Amino acid sequence: MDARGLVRSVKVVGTAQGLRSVRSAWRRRRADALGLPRRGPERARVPGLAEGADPQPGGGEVRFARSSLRVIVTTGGAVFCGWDGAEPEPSYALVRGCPEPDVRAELEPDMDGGWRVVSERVTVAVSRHGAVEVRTPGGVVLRRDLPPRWWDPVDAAEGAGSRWVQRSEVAADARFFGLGGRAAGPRLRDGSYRLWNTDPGGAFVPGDDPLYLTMPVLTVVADGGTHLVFHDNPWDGRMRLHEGDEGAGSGHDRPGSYELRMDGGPLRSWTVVGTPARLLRSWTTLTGAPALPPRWALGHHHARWGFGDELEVRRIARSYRERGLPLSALHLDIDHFRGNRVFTVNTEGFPDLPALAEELRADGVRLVSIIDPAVKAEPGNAVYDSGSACDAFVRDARGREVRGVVWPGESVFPDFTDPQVRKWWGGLYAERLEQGFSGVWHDMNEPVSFAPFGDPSLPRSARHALEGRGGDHREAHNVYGLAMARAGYEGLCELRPEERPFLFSRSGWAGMQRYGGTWSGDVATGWPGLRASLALVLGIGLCGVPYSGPDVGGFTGSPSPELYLRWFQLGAWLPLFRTHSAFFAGRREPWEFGPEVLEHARVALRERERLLPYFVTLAHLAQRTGAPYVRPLWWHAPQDRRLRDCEDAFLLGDALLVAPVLEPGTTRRAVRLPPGRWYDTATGHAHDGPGQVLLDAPLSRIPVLARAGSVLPVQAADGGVELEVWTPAAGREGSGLVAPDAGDGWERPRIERFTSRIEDGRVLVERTGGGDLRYPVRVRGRPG
Ligand code: MIG
Repeated sequence: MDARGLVRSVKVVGTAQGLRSVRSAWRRRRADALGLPRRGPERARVPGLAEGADPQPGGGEVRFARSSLRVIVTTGGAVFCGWDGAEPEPSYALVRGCPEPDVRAELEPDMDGGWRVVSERVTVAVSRHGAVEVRTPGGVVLRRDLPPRWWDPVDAAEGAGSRWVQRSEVAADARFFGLGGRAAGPRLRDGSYRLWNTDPGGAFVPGDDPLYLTMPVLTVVADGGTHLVFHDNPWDGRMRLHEGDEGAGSGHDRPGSYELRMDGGPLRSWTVVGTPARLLRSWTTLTGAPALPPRWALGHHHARWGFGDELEVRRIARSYRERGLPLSALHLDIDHFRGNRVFTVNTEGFPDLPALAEELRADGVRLVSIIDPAVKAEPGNAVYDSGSACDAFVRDARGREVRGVVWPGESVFPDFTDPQVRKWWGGLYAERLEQGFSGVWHDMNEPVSFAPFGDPSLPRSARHALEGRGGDHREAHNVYGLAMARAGYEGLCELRPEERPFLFSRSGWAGMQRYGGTWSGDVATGWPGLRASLALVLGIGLCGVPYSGPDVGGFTGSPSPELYLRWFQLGAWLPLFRTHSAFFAGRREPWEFGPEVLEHARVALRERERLLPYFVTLAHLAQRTGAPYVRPLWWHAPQDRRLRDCEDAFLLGDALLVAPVLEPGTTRRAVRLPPGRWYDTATGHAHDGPGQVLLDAPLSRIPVLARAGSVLPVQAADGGVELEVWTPAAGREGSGLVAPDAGDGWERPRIERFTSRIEDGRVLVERTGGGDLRYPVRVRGRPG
């Protein structure tokens, strides 16, 4: 037994709860001993030699001695590879099934007994041993998947399924990004990354892996080209990454490589090739457009586990207002529930929640509610009763409800992989809307069941509907949060059709952006946690989830005023800007850290408010193109190796470069610049990239640079929108997009485009397509 785990669960959860969780962990172990197919003797297998092929539109099937490989190239240029009969569907990630195959491409014989598919954007070559190469039309090899190896159960009747491993090679200079939310990123260095959504317990630091939100989605950036690969398999697995080595000029390059080892599930992948912007666009086509948050969700949020009662909530809202600090939303954590039961209210602390919500709303502050999936197993608890009546809860292999332990005590878990259960659960959000909440915050959906030893989740043998196919938790675990997000999102759409839902979720999987965003989870307070916050947002953005942010100030303990301020200054430039902390942690209100911090935090809050029209625009662009708001510096220049390795700055849209302070005692910092001219927004000085500059980073601000020529919408002093135009370099044209705010409904505004250039020594701004500018213009930056 893991003593640290026991101490943890007893300490945090309380003794009675701790003992309950010990019992539940033993139950889980026993359930799996009885309910999981035993792994008997296994036989190793490789594909063997190619024996023939059946061309089909977009590719076809190559037959090997002991397997087969299906290749499909879609009209968008995405490549599907499925072994052993795996097809694109069923899949929890794909939004509309398999896209159209590109009928112009088909398998044709290649040299040496292999086969290939040649298409406009990509060539796929299959060797006679079953290695698969993805090449650019110019012939550059972007990746090579070596023939896979399976371990099949000798006695097929036991139904254990096959485990498999596949090694892939990439360029020697390649860098890896993604795999969901990884504290160690954004550049994923050599190591083993597990694919199993996990609550690390307590709080995490950069070395902890895996975390709440894993995804088998990897972006590979190399001189020869950039590609994204998605191994569409939700089972438990591990990815072992090895960056390559260029042999220091010796001519002996070692390619970069990774090995993917899965405990079961289909061996299939999607690969997309192109510029970073194209990768995300293709990813959106495959797995769905990111949900558009309502405008208010782009403002500042404040949360805390343990506000306790409505007096405290009012006090905080009033304090923000009295100090002139913008505030968009307050989040109520599990302590506002009755005994931590989801969809209930502790009426002692919150006697009239709808009235409180209305009062706050009148001051422009929305309420957001936490929602946990676990339901207290207690007859008389309305949610338990209604769920039991429709058989909503996960059962074990013997047909009994699986009981775990979470905040409310002994609990059961809705099976969100059942469409009927999603419908029932979505209906429960009516209660939240009646209480006056404007949005929801999904927590504990890895899912968590407290355990002092072993995996703090459901038994792997637990049964799930899996959309009617039937299966167990080994397959359902990683998509549990995704399916819960779907239930909540669809419920809210139905209950309040005139408004877009606001939802963000701790766990999830490929495709979760369709329903909402995510956040860092319980990041440990400390400078390493600050760094991890940025890594998570960048990494998850490259996996298609553009809206996220950390717990500003960290989840645990009490940050020093300096650390708090630096976190706040970073958070102000991230999509979800939320202060939050644990029950047992210190305060996170900006006025709690002395007058100097308050003044600097006020500047950050005001700047965030001024930039809201730009954030609204980035949200619309993310929905239409998949491009995350927050992008790595190499976004427009993936061939620049120094940008690839830069982990301490980011682009916010096309116009801004943000260089947060991630180390204590900083007053100046080096900032790496992508190509082009950049203005320090504080001084107006121009700097020409590519290169590195040293910029002032006093406590009062972090360096932010604007790209010459960019046009961005900001809030004017009168509350309207104006265009901020950064002087273009002589002879160059700049541009910018504006998505006019169309309210919180479903109206799709027309995106407007503006260009800038210098004419007769003056900055000229024009609307593309002609006509009136319709916005006042403010020119900034000194002409170089
Ligand atoms: O086990 O609801 O990540 O944001 O405050 C802790 C209490 C449960 C974890 C979330 C955190 C939230 C806390 N929750």
